Amino acid sequence: MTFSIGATGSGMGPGHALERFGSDEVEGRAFNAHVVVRFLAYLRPHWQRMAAAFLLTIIGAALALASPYLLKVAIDGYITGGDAAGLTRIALLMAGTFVGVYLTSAGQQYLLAWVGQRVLTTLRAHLFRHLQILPLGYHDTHIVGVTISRVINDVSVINDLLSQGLVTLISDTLVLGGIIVVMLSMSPRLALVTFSVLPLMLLATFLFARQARVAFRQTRSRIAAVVGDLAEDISGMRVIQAFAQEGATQERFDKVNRANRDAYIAAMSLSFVFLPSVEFLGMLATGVVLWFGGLTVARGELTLGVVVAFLAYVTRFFQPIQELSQLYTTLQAAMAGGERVLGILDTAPEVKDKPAAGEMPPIAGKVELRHVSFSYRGDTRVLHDVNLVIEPGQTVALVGPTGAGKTSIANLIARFYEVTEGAVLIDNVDVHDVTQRSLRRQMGLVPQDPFLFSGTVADNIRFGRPDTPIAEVEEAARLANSHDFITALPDGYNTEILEGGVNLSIGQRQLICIARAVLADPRILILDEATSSVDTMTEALIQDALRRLLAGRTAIVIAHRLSTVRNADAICVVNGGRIVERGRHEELLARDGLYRELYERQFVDIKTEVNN
Ligand code: M5T
Ligand code: MG
Repeated sequence: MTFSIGATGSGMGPGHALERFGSDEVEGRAFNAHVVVRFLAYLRPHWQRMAAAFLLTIIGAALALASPYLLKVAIDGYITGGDAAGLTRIALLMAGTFVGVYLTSAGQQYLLAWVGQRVLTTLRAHLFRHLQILPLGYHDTHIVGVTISRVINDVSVINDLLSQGLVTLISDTLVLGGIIVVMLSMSPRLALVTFSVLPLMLLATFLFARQARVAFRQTRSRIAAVVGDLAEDISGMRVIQAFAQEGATQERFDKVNRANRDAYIAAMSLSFVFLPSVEFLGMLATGVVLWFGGLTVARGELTLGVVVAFLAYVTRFFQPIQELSQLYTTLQAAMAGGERVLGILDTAPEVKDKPAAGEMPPIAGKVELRHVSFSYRGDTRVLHDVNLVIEPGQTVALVGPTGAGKTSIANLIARFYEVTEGAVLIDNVDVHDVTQRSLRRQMGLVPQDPFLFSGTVADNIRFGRPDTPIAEVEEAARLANSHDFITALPDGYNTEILEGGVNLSIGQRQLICIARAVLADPRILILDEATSSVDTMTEALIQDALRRLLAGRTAIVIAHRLSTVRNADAICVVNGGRIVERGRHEELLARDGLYRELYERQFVDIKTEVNN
């Protein structure tokens, strides 16, 4: 039941927006006990408060049942008899029950909100924790906005059901049962006549429930589509504006937005047709009681008080029925949402530590790929039988045309994905046999797309070790040659980085990422150079920083700069998922193969710059 675009295609353009973001299954079971049991567990820690809420509910229900009965006592016992003192007592008692209803309802609402918000927070925390251990492969195939909608919207309908829903169910069932019993005991005949509208009620409820299931499931997937589209468009706004595609994007958003509106209106109209019909049946029943009861009173077979009490009970009788049917719609939304949320929670972290996985001992730095083959989503292979041995302290450069598989090799060494065949070994230990944490703590990564979090520059540098004192942060920045440009920023190390680092240049972002890696002081460093060209000054700064950073570490550098390549102990030329050439710069140049070709085409401009 997880939502995946894998199966639904990925066409762009307005026509496909719904399929891309919202093509969820709308059929599903009306009641899935498994879903309910799983989420009920979230109420367990709050059972005392829930029990208190239930108690208040029961008291409230009993008080609500009492007032029509008091009406009957007042009329038959005191009004007709002219007993003023008795009437005062009853009136006070009645006022008392109203105060009681008020207090129990306030207390109950407070407790439910208290529990509900905690359940919501816990559930979101669990989801987030799980999202953090899900492999990158999961995030590659799931649209961010749709996942957000799961964490925000679906979780909240589940909570509606758990906290409000359960209590409504209990209290309404109690009130209904209570009214039936009281009516039957006061006048079985009048009670049975009143209940004659019930078959109509059952029919209406049945018709409604059948439609509601699909309608309320639709609302779940449509809102996910809106958030999904919105999130993608906002992050792609630069491209949208650059290509003047605001119109087409607007059209696409309008489409999901309208689909969401229509789904809600469809679901709501069901309620709008159904709820008044319940009300109508209630009035019908009132008429029946008035007419039949009135005749019975005229014949002297029933007291006036009983009829008045009946009239009061009848109006109360249909309210719980309305609420219960609304609860049914909540149930439908929660079932749909619950299945999706469980879909995330039950997605196994693909890159899972073995139960017996030990800690990676302090790494000396040997890296080995043994007959490694790999595909991202079980489809086309992107790496074929890659073999590579890097001795501790060596720097190996990976070069090759775009899409050759260089980043993929780096991804496997950092164990972001599991190899499809073969093995990755660090210090002759299969990375499979140790925990990811113990491994990654000793590895550093400077990604191809330098990612900065919102927060200060200093916080971004100390990301891997948040409690690092500022002096060490500055020291790392100096080593990474970032200190000078950082101090030139408006607030120096305290400069706030805007989302995605847009207030810094790509070169500056990469310098900060290098400082981050310096601070982490890893034994193995993976550096995926940003392809974007930086000016020669920054280029020199980065090179200088790298020289210091790479010293004494094992380094895998995906290189686009000549100087990095030249200084490497070995160069591997990757092409079509294979290592096709390896050797030192001069050897490879002499060989007149792909490296030479790449060198002449790709590096020749830089070479002239370096030589000048
Ligand atoms: C190699 C595919 C991509 C390409 C092949 C990173 C990544 C790659 N791929 C995925 O399907 N998912 C991913 O997350 O794998 O790609 P690469 O390893 O990124 O190539 P590269 O690093 O050599 O290229 P570049 O452009 O960075 O120099 O077919 O579709
Ligand atoms: Mg790459």
